[in-house]
Amino acid sequence: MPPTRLFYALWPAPALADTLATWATQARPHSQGRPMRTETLHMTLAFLGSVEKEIADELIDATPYHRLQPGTVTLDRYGVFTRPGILWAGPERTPDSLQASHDGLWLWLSAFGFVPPAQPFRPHVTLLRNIERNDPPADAPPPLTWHYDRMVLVASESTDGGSRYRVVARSKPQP
Ligand code: 2AM
Repeated sequence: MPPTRLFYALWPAPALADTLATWATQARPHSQGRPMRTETLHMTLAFLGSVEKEIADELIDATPYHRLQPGTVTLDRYGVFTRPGILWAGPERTPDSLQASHDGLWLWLSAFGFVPPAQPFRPHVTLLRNIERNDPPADAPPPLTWHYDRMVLVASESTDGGSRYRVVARSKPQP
């Protein structure tokens, strides 16, 4: 089995994903680019890259037992990462609880040999890829409140039609 490309993410409930898709639609005349499919919208907490099958299996088994610290994040702005050329939705300021969820996850992942990234956590939901402008639209839609209590482990598979995401494990929500 080849290594699997894995990442941990918060996955929005369908209603929230639908609203996020309208953010993409609203930004498109300004930014151009290719919208993410609604069912693929997510916020990455930890990108692991290619993982050997043995470790991937360990993560799949262990993920239900990682208690993600629950919290709330308010998406209230558009932003741009110019190098990959994406437009995203994200919080103006990273909530302490979300930062703690991220840090706690990476601490847990260190037991599997993963090393946290050197760059600071920039929480975002990618809405458009291959954008044609370096500035985000000036005005975002009304803020979106996202309550989360679990994370998912996702395998990213390359297909002829682009990346396909497959949820391979879920943490258990806090009681
Ligand atoms: P992006 O949306 O900002 O591109 C699957 O590719 C997920 O992992 C996406 O959310 C993607 O973020 C993220 N991702 C891909 N490569 C990454 C990297 N080198 N560092 C951090 N996140 C990455």
